[in-house]
Amino acid sequence: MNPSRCILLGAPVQEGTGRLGCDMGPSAFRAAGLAGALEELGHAVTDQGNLVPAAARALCHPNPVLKALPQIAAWTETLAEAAYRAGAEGMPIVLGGDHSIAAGTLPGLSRRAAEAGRAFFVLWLDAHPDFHTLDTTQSGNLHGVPMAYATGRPGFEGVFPPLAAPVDPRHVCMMGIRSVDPPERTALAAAGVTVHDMRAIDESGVAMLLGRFLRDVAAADGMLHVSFDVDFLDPDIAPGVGTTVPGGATFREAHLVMEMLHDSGLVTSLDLVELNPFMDDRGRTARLMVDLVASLMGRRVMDRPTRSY
Ligand code: B3U
Ligand code: MN
Ligand code: MN
Repeated sequence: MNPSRCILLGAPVQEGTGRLGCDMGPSAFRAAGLAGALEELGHAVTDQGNLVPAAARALCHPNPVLKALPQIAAWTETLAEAAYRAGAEGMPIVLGGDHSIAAGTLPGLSRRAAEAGRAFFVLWLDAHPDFHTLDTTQSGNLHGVPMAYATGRPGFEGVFPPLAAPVDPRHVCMMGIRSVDPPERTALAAAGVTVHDMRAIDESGVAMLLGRFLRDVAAADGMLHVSFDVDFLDPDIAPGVGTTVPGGATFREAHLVMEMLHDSGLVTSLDLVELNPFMDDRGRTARLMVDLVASLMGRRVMDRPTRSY
């Protein structure tokens, strides 16, 4: 990967989860030295500070459990515009905030790709597929819906902004998945999303699974967005997260994913989400996330690329 211009955008959103604390995520990434780590690797960094959401307007929906719908809809609009704009200036790195921010970043960046005449691919690193619609969510937490919205599943009309360029679900690869609700499971299969659950990782290893996806992205000359939910990682190494789901990716699996992404040269944007500094152990999760971003951006042990798969 050549030196990049990294655009840091803080998105202190916490209303998409059931608990408080994700709004401190952008600060924790900064305190853990994200900008310095990128600069040390030769990248130029512009930190645009934290975004401020558009004014929320009253919205109603028949599902009574939905939480903070007006606030998340307002953030979605703001983030889509900010990500779209930053995509023209360099490599957007969006510091969440909970995963509802992807309801803004994915549409903004896929619109940018569509205007450039490029295919848009998403690597979704997460314990959860976040593939609920506003009608199927039972928790009402809107960090559980961004992928369904961005891929154009019905039921968001008149609530979230219209999509300029829905993400093709067949261009989405999910890894680390280990908590799926029944309506999500059916919808993922119907939509043709590639889902590598933890069993697939145990059986085949991250290198083979990711290598296959990266070959597809390269063959289509696609732009690749990585949406990295902290709960992709095992909670033993990354306790600073709201939802801890046992059995996640190990330290080495996560770094290998990042190193392969770097070597592919395909990544054009990144979300870092669900970091909850209130749950963290003296900044340990924030520092691990910064180290993983450094691997994605070119830090390596020896001066050789990983082998191809
Ligand atoms: N699928 C569940 C749980 C969940 C989704 N994302 C997170 N948790 N972090 C839900 O509430 O939609
Ligand atoms: Mn998520
Ligand atoms: Mn998750």
